[in-house]
Amino acid sequence: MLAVVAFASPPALAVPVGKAVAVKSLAGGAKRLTYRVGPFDVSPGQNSINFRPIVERPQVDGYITRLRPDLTYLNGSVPRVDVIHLHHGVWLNLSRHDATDPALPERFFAAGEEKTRMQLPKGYGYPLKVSDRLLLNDMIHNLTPNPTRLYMIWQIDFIPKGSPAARGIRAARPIWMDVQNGTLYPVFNVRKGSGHRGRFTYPTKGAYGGGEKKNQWVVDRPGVLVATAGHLHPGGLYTDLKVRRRGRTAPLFRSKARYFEPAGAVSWDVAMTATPKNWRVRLRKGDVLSTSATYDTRRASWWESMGIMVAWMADRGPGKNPFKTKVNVRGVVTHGHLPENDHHGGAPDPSVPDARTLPDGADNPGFVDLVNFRYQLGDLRLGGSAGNPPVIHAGQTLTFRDAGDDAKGIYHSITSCKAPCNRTTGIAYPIADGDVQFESGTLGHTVPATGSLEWQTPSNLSPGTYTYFCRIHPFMRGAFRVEP
Ligand SMILES: [Cu+2]
Repeated sequence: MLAVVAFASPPALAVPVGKAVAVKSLAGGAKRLTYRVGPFDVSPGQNSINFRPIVERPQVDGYITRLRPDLTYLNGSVPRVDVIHLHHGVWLNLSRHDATDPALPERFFAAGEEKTRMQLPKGYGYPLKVSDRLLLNDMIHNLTPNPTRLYMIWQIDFIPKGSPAARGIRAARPIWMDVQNGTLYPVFNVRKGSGHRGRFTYPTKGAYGGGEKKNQWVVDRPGVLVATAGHLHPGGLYTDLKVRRRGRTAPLFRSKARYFEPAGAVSWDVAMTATPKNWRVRLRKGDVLSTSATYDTRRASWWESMGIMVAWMADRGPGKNPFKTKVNVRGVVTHGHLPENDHHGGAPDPSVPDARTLPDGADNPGFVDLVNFRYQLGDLRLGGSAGNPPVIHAGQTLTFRDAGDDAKGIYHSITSCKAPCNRTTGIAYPIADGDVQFESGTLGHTVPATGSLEWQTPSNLSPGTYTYFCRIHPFMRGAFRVEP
C-alpha cells in the first residue's frame, strides 16, 4: 500500500554519496540505474511508518522516465510476500510542493505489494535535480516474530540532462489522486456484503460528512495527462479517474486489478493496468479531477483499504478532449505474476485444532491479554486448557487488551474469519471472511494503529464458536465461544 504522510521535520540535507549497484546503458545516453536504499532493520512484527533520506540516486540533473520498486534481503533475494510485506513506499521530493496537497512535499512515486511499475510515455520525463532532496516514506510490515534486514530497491530509467535522449523531452509532474488525500493514513474500510451486487465503491455519498472532498482536485493550470495507474489492496477490483467540466463528467481511465491469485480477488498476487503509451488527455484550468476505488464484497471484508491513482501531467503537448473523444481505453498490466507471491496458504494444518471441537475454556474471564504474538486465552496454538475457547454468555463481552506488545511497536488486530480458520498461512489465507463480521481495528498507541489498546467483542453475538485472526500477523489465530 501507499500512504500520504504529513511531514513534520525535514531531515538535514543529505550529502549525495549513494551510487547505483547496477548500471545498464540505454539509447541516447539514457541509463537504467538500480539503487538500494538501506539496509535497514525490520523488527519482529513491525508495521510502522518510517522516513529515510534517499542518498542513493543520480548525481547529475536529468529526467526519470520509468521506475520499478522492490524489496530485497541483503543477499539480493526478494522476500516472500507472506513473510515481509511492502505495505507502501512513497518517494517524496522535499524540494517541491505536491500538486494536489501543497502542504506536503511532492509525492512522485508510490508502490505497495502489487509493485506497480511507473512508465512515462516516450518524450516525457520527471525532472530530477541534484539539488532535490529526496525522502522515502515506507511501511514495511514483518509478518513474523523474526527480525531481519532489507533494502528498498528503486530501479529507474534516467536521462541525463544534455544527453541526446533529453532533447525535446517534456517535463511531467505527478498528480497524486487519493480517495483519502491528505490524511495521515489514507484508508477506509470495506465491509463484507456492502455495496451493490457484491461491489462497494468508495467514496460513498456522505463519506466525507459534508467536508472537503478528498478524492477531488481542481486543475491548477492547463495541461495534458500522459499516464496513470491505480493502487488498491487485496479485494480491490479497479480504480477510476474522471473529470468534471461545466456539470458534465467524462471517464478518463479505469485501472483494473488483474489477479493471478487462483482464489480470485483476495491476495497481493495481482498487477494493475496502466494507461497505454498513446493515452493523452487535455485538461483545462478549473476542471475537477476525481478518483474512486471499487472492491469486491462477496468474499470478505477488507479493512484499512486504499484507493490511489498517480497521474502524470505535462504543461504542453498534444492531447484529446475527453468530452469529444473516448479516452477511457483498455489498460496494460504493468507486470506478470511475481514469484514472491507463490505461497498462497489455505492447506490443512493438523497442528492447529478446529476450535469448534475443543472443550469450553475459561468461563467469562472478562479479559484476553495479547502479548508475545499470542492471544493468552483461546489462541489456537496454545494447547492445553488456555487454548480452549473462553466462554461468554448472551449479553456478556470479552475485552481484548494489549499486554506489552504495543510497547515493542508490535500491533495486533482481532478480525473475524470463517471457522475453522486453522489452515496454513499464506498471501490468500486467512482473510476477513467470517459469517459474522467483527473487527477490532489495529490495536496500538500510534498511527497506523487506532490509538486504542483495548477492544470489546459485540454484546449481541448469537451462540456459537467464533474464530478470528490478526491481520498484521496472520499466523495468529484464536477463538471464543458464546453460549446461551
Ligand atoms: Cu498481531
